[in-house]
Amino acid sequence: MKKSVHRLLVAVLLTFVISAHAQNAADLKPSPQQTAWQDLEIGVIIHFGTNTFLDREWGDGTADPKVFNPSSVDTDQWMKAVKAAGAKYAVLVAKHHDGFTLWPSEQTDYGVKSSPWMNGKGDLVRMASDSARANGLKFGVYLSPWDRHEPRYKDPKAYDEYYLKQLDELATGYGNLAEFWLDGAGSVGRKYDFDSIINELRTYQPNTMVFADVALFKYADLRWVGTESGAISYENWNVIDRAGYLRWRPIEADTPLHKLHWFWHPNDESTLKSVSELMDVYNNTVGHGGQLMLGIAPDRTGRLPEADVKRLKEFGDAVRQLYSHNLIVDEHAKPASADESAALDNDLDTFWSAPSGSHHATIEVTFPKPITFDRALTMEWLNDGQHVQKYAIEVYENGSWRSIAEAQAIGHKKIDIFQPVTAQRVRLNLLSTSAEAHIREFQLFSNDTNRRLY
Ligand code: FUL
Repeated sequence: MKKSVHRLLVAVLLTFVISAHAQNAADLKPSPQQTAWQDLEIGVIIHFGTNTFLDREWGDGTADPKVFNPSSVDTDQWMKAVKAAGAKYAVLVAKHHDGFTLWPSEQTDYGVKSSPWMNGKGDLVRMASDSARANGLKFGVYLSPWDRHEPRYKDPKAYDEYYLKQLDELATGYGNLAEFWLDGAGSVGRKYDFDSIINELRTYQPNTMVFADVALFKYADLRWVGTESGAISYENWNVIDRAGYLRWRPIEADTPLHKLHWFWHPNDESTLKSVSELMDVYNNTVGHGGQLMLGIAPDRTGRLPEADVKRLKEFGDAVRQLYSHNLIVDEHAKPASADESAALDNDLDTFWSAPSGSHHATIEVTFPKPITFDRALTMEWLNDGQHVQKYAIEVYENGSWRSIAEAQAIGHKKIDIFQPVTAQRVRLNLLSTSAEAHIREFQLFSNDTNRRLY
């Protein structure tokens, strides 16, 4: 074979191999479990254990199990407060870094079964999961890989087996788990066999969303935002290349209700976040297309402090009040075309699609009279992928359109906040989309001074 023909053949073959493996971000789609999880928007993570009784954040694994002795555990009170906050699910820290198990694990004595609480017969995972479901919430667990108590931790193989057996107990004994939280803290440089561990978890719990940093597990369903500040910096794309391959990896932002404290501490009222701080957290997490995971912590009685319960409700009320009065619906705006109304109806089960194959489109509304608003909420229907790559919110003024907000990504939900503006015609201008856009909702709201809500 001539050299040039040979080269040509090799080049053709290489192109074929490369294109067969090339991943294109715009083509990647979420799993149905991921879109269902993204719809939950807010979850809570609950920290309770020996640390609660010792005024600590990180136990070193030497605490006597006898210190765990709450007087009146009330998981129903926790879950009612969680619901009032607008959260849709609760993740219980079943074992934190100190290794103390909140369920009677057969793999260790270091846990509730060696505590005086309920004479060692209690099971907090059972109580919390039952109460969560009784209150209409989904349930998930956190099982710390880093274990500062378990002697087998020094032997990676033996510890992986130990961890797997504990996970089996949680995965088979407590119903469907909405999320499994894999915390990387304390594990830098340590290799666990999460390929096998998660493989087994998926056998029993195929729909559980695994939250993990890539250093721990490459194939996680959800990714960590990278800080505990309660904000997702923009632009937030769902498809991210980590560890050399692209995957739909929606983001989760965990932040505690009390500044810097995941566990309860005495005299800690001053760290409780204000409603306005929590609203900023909401706007910068859920409003940036991600999941908010708010940390809450029962006190030594086993109940959430009343001030926390009150704050959770105030937060839930503030979100509901601010984002329930959609001016497009309530002020009877008219869409430019009838099919656009599917994105203008407050109904998350309907969506509007731009013409097939298009890369640009608008959704436009006209109000009977000028209205004043200071924020827009836009949602993409993501089942077919994240398509919007540049958009603007525009108002019609003196014969032309003026942009009042401009960004790249929309994703699950995008809240744009701007100076109050008064206009009669408003549009969502999808300036560039990788494929035809699908918009679930385009909504307008006002938090103006007359009815300032927080
Ligand atoms: C971190 C842990 O070290 C904290 O104690 C807490 O559990 C938080 C949710 O994750 O990595």
